Amino acid sequence: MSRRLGLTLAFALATSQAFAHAHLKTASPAEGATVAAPTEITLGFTEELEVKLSSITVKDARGGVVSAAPAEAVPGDRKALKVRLKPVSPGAYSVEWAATSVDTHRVTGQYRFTVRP
Ligand SMILES: [Cu+2]
Repeated sequence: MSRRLGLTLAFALATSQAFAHAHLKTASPAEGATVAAPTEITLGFTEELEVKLSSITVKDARGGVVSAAPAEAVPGDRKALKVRLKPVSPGAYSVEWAATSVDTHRVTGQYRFTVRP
């Protein structure tokens, strides 16, 4: 194989992998859900993640941060991310996430859930 053809194939492979971005697949609590006060948030994505380059921030209705620590890996699941929460009271919460997949592409999103009285 010529060096030029090899480079072309390498580029084609890199380009096809570039479409494997991490999209949100599952969330606990789920988007729009009304739940008893959770102690952590777990998000599942479509691709394996670079945990150190990914984040979850949870805020109350006044914008106060209730996530208690940086997002961390879920043992045994490289496509999931979780974050522990401070004690939360009833009300509306937003989850803002940034997921960097192993191909280094970053996808962000947010959703809301409600803690019932
Ligand atoms: Cu990608």
